[in-house]
Amino acid sequence: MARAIAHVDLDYFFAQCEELRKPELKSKPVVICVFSGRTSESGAVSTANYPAREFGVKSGMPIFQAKRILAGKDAAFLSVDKSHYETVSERIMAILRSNADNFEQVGIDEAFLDVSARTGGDFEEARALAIRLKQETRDREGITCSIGIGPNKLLAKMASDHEKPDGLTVVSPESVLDFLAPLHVGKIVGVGKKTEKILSEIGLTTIAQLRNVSRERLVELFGVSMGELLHDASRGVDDEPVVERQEHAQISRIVTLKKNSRDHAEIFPEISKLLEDVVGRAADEGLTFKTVSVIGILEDLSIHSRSQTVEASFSSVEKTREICGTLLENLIKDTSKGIRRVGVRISNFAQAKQSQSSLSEFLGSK
Ligand code: DCP
Ligand code: CA
Ligand code: CA
Repeated sequence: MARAIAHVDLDYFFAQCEELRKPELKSKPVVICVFSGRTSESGAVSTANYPAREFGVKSGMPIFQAKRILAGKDAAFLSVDKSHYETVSERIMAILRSNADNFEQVGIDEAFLDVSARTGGDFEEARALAIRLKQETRDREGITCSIGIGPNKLLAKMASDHEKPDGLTVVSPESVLDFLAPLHVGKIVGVGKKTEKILSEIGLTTIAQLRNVSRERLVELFGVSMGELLHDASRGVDDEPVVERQEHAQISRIVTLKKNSRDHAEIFPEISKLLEDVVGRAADEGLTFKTVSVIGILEDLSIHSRSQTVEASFSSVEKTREICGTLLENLIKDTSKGIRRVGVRISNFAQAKQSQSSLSEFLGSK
């Protein structure tokens, strides 16, 4: 039986969450910003709604540039509120998960749903399911999304990107080659700017053109993994399964210091705030941990970290603070440049609930 995979991507997600709670924003350009804190203009654009995009505002653009483009346009510049977007995301993911045979969330605003069994591999059934999903997320959470359906994850993802916002694109197994043929090679998932540039230098811009190049030649040009990816993707071949991801492997946070520093007394209060937050997030999920790391990004943008792992997992803020104090000391001692950003990471989790779930497994009640 053919697989039927859906990829759901929420539209201009952070900005849409803000429009939802402040409806007066809806008609204006809205820019969500990650302020780095140095001046009111330093930092980067996280995302923007469509009215702002029409003027050319994009994710990753410096905030001052977006402000310049939108001067006099009655635009709103808001600071990211990640925990709010996570709450909205969790509720939507729960709706999606309950409509899939297998579910894989990738990032805060997208997920793959394997719907092969529940649709019997029928793409018209899958289309009907996608229409219901779009309706349900809009009615219950007020959020629009774009959905792609395809015979594998690659096609599903490329299809969801095909018609945004509020799109639905169904690529049946019979239409795979025709769907791909006119698309730009840069649309292939996993092809970055560098690969795209080399491809265009040898005159390959569409996937149809790419299909004419042999596997051997692509491997010669790009190495085994990228070469085979290009070869297979140009033919719509992908057999990656949809699998639920492991919950957190780590929890971390990072901030930019007001000014570069190597002064423990000056940096430590920032670290202290970060660690309270990450330890709090672990506690919310009933997690204890064994490894604590302090990360420093220096003024030359090099990244350094120091970690400590203890025997028995713990969850105390005090103990984390003590470890971070020492790690920061070591980091300062072992490096010579000013520190620009600092972060705290905890990892190596144990589930505080573990004994419970093995008991329910034992009783067969899972
Ligand atoms: N994001 C970010 N910085 C980036 C890219 C994205 O902070 N460089 C955040 C903000 C986005 C969210 O991740 O809202 C999801 O990223 P998407 O790439 O899916 O972008 P959007 O959802 O904003 O827009 P689209 O409607 O094009 O999917
Ligand atoms: Ca999105
Ligand atoms: Ca996305």
